[in-house]
Amino acid sequence: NDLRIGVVGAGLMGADHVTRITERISGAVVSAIVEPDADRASAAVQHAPGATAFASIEDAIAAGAVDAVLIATPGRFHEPVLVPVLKARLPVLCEKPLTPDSESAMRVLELEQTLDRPHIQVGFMRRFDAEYEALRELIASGDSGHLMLLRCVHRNPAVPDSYTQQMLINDSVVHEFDVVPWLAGSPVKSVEVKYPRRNSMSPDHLREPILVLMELENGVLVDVEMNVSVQFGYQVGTEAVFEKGLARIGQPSGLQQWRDGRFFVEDHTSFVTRFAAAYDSQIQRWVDAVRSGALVDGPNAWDGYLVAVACEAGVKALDGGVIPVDAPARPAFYA
Ligand code: ISE
Repeated sequence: NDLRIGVVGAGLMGADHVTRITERISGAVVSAIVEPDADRASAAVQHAPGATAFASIEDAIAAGAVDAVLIATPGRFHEPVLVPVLKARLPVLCEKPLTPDSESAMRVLELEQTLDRPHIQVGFMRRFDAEYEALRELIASGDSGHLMLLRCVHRNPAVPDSYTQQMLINDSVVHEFDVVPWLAGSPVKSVEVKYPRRNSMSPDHLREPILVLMELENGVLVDVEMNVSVQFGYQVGTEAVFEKGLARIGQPSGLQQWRDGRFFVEDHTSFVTRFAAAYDSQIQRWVDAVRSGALVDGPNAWDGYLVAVACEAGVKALDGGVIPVDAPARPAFYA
């Protein structure tokens, strides 16, 4: 039997997931859409044959319409959906961030721990990107000696006016706070933010780009260029510096062209295409895990909580100083 997924939020990511599940994921269908905007809701229903629009996740659950839930609303709306979903004991894939702060993330963890095992997977899709997976293996293998530095770039063409200064951390660097410890096998110990000369193309209320410096427990240093007004495209890349070698991921890899006296390579303009294969793999593996009873195959809610703790330090660091990150030990429930 196909897994019947209720998708909550049919904005950019939610709509993309609806199409993905319908066209590319095996063993699952979209059975319910919860989206307050009527136009978005009907567009999403049209892309998912057999799906019904519901006014709330509670209604979809009460109608017995869903076996699992995918949350793709903005982060501040996650907790009010996670609570009824957990109370109904349904598995859930929650887009990043788990919740906007560590206090609300802890409330979610406490509720989840009343169940028999973790039910929440957090949508940190970079862990499903083939290049990130290869880099993680290289680091773990020690073939190039030990890792010393990670030099990360995270560039968006532009952001909407609703994007705030804190979102540089909570909405964007949130990915590095998850993927860097996963790559390097070591948690974040401290974080600092530096401001280069401002980009005059940034929305007036933003001071960016920013340079985020992280020190990991194992001594690896990480710098992240977080830049959301680059205009030309979408780039997420990393250079790893080892004792006897270098590795790079995230280079432009599209069509190469020679024309009009120029050589160029096509690059992405959005995370939707840059990480399309990673999203596919993330959702397929989650569907397989839910159908097999494992429920989670990837970052769980504890990982989401650790990221929330790191983001809080990152937000403080926007005002200056080196801010320590104090992460408690992982409970056995989330081992
Ligand atoms: C967006 O919400 C994402 O999650 C993207 O991966 C990130 O690159 C972007 O900066 C965020 O705004």
